[in-house]
Amino acid sequence: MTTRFTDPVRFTDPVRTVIPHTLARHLADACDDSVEGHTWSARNIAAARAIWAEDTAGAVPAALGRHTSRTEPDARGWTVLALPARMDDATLMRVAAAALSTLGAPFTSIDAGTGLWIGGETRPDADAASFGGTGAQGLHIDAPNVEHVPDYTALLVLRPDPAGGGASLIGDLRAALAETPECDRELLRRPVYFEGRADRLSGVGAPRLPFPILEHLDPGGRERVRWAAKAVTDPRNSAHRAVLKRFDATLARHTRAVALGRGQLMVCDQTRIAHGRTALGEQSGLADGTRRVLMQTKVAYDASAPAHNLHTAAGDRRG
Ligand SMILES: O=C(O)CCC(=O)C(=O)O
Ligand SMILES: [Fe+2]
Repeated sequence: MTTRFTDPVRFTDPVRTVIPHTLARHLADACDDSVEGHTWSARNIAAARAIWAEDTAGAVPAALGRHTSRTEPDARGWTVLALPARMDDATLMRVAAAALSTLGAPFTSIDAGTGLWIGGETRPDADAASFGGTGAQGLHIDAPNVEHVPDYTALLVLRPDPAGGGASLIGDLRAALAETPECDRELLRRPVYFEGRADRLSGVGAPRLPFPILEHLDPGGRERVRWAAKAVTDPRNSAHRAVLKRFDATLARHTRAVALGRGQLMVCDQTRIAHGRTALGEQSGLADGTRRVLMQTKVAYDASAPAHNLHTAAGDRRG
């Protein structure tokens, strides 16, 4: 991990699309926590979508459609939903899954035996830059090193860092790519890069190590950036460090931070947006049961899902 994100970062305060309490209750009551394999059950997805279809205001599918749908070429690729903070943790996770099913099928790529969601309370003894660690986490997409990169990743805050850190970073991969010269793109397209390991993952196909950082998603069309800041310092990439550092510096110019509160769900389209976090605040003196709690799941794009089939975007148009 580089130290850049311990420097001041540019904060942004996006419009958060609110899921009202009555609607959230309705969604939570219609769904349960059952998964089939690694995917939220088909019954849950259908039950949630039936409720979204009745939701006359339609602000949530509209916000997801406008900001993160693949059918909106200018969509910024990420959004934040605000769920009712007074609901309990299990209910929040269920409502969040119901919201994500407007984009596709929620699934877990890391089978921790905990159902759809992985995560929990920050562990002071974990590797600082890891999931659940206390340090900054460089910009990355989740599972950059597999055949089928998850389409969307979603982070749900159940308890923000009481010490005031742990903001979410958002890096605009397309904006960075637009400033990357063709000679660097050519280097990034070579399938020679390593990052992490890809063991025991589900729903994402075979490991892809090494992999190309930049690849075409459709012939001659959109490109994906399989980005992970840890690749810059990975010794396996020492022959390619210069181009990785250049892209890292470009992406830093297109990075902002968002402070998420309890019940807030950040959704990122992994073909456009990398995410990360700022370091947590001073943790000494914080008792177990009081530290930051973050949960994570993924979504597989489904063209028939409600957010991709809105002809007129209803609801809040400010975001
Ligand atoms: O802690 C966070 O805010 C992000 C964690 C994350 O993105 C990850 O571990 O992949
Ligand atoms: Fe991540």
